[in-house]
Amino acid sequence: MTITITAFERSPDGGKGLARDTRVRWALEEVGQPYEVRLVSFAKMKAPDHLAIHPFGQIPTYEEGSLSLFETGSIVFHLAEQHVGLLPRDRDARARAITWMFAALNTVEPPILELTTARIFEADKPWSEERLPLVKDRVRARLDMLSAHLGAADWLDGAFSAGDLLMVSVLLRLRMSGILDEYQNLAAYVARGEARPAYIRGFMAQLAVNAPAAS
Ligand code: GTB
Repeated sequence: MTITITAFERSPDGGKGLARDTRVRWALEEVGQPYEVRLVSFAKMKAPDHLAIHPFGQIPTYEEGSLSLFETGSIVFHLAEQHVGLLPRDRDARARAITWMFAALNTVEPPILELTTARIFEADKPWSEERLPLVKDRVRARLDMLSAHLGAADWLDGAFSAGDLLMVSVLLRLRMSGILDEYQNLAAYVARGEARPAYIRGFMAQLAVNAPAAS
């Protein structure tokens, strides 16, 4: 059955892989599923056709036959459940990998999103300079503990899993701030994720949309 995802017609990051379709593309590549992409403009995202599959008018979405999904966590989890490669078979290891998926999205991603908001959307506010260090420290509080947990391991819990896929995707967004480089093992962890052939294929596919090679 054909899988179709949605992505920005023109991503605001110009194809740096920061928009959330990249993590879905990466998961699809990890499990070896071909997919099609429907590109949507900001206006189209808020139109009834798109709202019918994404109630909040965002990307990415996932369609496969009669099934349509939104939320990257749910999409990655669906793929991990349906195909081999993103979740261990062992019951306990599987539950732990799923726990890391939730940790990435519920515990680590929120302060990172807050930092993006503070750096980009609130930079012109009179209180921005005073607030930014507080927001950065909230990110560091999470990274201190994540870094301590990861230690010298390659992945969060044994073999690479959907938990790592989401955690790396979330941490990637910190690169511009310089904070990721304060944590040598986390920077190396992210680089390991980015070096996976499946990540590279997903990244290149979104780049091809946003920064087409000059002909
Ligand atoms: N929780 C949802 C999920 O995980 O699927 C969040 C989805 C989401 O925020 N989608 C964003 C969106 O559709 C795109 S990724 N925004 C449009 C809107 O809400 O109207 C967020 C994003 C956008 C741009 C950059 N960038 O340019 O760097 C990075 C990330």
